[in-house]
Amino acid sequence: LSPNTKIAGVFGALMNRGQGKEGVRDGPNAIREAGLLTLLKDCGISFRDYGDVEIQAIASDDPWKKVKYSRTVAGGCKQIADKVQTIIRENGVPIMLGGDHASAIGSISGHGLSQLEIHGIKDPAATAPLAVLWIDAHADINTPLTTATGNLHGCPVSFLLKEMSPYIPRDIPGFEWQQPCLTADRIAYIGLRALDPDELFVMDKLKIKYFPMQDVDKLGVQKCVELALQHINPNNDLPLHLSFDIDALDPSVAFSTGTPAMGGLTLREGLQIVEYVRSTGQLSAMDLVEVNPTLGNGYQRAKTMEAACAIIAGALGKPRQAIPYKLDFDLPRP
Ligand code: 5AB
Ligand code: MN
Ligand code: MN
Ligand code: MN
Repeated sequence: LSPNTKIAGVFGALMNRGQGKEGVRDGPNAIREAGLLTLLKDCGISFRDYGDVEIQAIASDDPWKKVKYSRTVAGGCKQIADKVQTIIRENGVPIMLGGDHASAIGSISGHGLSQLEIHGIKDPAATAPLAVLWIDAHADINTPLTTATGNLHGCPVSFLLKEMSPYIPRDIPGFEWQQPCLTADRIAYIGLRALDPDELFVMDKLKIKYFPMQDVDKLGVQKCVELALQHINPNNDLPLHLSFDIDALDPSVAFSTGTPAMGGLTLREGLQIVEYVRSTGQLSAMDLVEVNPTLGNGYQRAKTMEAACAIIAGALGKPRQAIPYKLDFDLPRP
């Protein structure tokens, strides 16, 4: 299937219980209001807006040990997984607007299940033919037993990796439906600069490929993305899931996010990453998460939304120099 026969299936994931700042639920609509769909249209990128996945708040959702709102988050992720599967069945490339990054448990599980379905693999516990590129200041690989904050947006990767399943308690309320779908050699990170020590231990132990900010500085972002993709997708034959946390970008560009970290990617570096991903022809689903329009002043909010729109449009083929002109265009003559 050529990626060009597919259309982007945009949807909002109104997930805000994976961390403490409720306004992240308004992210998807703020990105739409900033003109995402008009931008895609002007670029000739075909899309369909699948609306929002509302997260059902569960009334008595008491913590499991430190972990907060596990039932609400897990239930929301199940709905997100279903949405992603629907979009892929309709030959779409799901573009999830978030919402906090716990939502990626849903989008990546759904993507994995879709790949199993496409390949006629009946065992839902099989490893999905899928590669994941995770762009973030953080590694999001805490476990329910190592998380210091109890926030599930810091844990999605540990839920998704087969190798981590011995460390994930099976009795966290709500997660009964969820199974890991990836192996550690199928995920790579770019942009890291704020890991917890336990996370670094896990990544080194599992030999996960990662390019922290110092590598971006030393090698340049182009080389980082090349090496990352070479590692997770050596034959460029696996569908790619791009999970882009807006906090990977420097707070001077993307301030309106719940856990900003100094010293991040420039917008140009972010665009370089997504344009490279686009050029592989393998982009099969994308998350753009952690956008919180209730944080920052009006200027910071506008910049963050503009950056979010640019990153999504870049991943879907928008060239940087201008929106494309029509083939039948001609200059007006006096
Ligand atoms: B984000 C922290 N490691 O576990 C934790 O924004 C932060 O999705 C997680 O990358 C940040 O709470 C999660 C301290
Ligand atoms: Mn982050
Ligand atoms: Mn994240
Ligand atoms: Mn964050």
